[in-house]
Amino acid sequence: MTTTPSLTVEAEPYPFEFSPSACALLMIDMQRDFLEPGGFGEMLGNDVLQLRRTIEPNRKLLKAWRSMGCQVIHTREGHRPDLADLPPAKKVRGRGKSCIGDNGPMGRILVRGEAGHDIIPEVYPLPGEPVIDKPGKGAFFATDLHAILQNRGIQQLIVTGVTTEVCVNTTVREANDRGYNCLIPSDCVGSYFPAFHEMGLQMIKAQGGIFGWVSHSEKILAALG
Ligand code: C5J
Repeated sequence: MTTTPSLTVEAEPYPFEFSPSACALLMIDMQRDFLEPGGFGEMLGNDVLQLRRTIEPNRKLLKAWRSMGCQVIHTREGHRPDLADLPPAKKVRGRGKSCIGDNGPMGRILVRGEAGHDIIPEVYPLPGEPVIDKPGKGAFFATDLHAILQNRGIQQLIVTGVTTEVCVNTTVREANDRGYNCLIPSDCVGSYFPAFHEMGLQMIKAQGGIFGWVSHSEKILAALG
């Protein structure tokens, strides 16, 4: 791809400037088990509608981003079927009746290859779009994401997906420490807990954008033209 000129998106704490050819759309964990009724998230008592409101804005942004030929990368949280990469501390955390690796409503919970682990159809990866399988909350931990971004000349990220305060926030912080500038469209990220969503965004844009910038998908679409 040839280098594209810089675009400006209205954002907080100040406008975000990016070059589409050096910017990737990083879609975090839009997985059936987190977003779909009848999945693991709902089984835990969470209101999946809090996450499902992100589907349509993500779908629209993804469509526009793809139509410009820009880079899209997806992530999925999950573990090897033999659970060899699952820290015992993560397995037992929460003292729930069911835990990672057990049979859940959509197959084994957060296990790669199971139905619930897969990405929802509305934003399903196209052939050629890297899918990063991550064992942790952050997308850089124990993955090849940084190498892929470096090899493709990516310096900026538009980070979307779920959940705002867990995997999105962790990934944005990891990205920030590795030198990436991150823009988070508030309508394209979601949490089961509205207060955590709000604070998760506040924490990113506080102190002059200590971890990144916050905007809205409509503003990104407007900048793309
Ligand atoms: C993500 C989680 N994707 N909340 N996972 O945020 O456990």
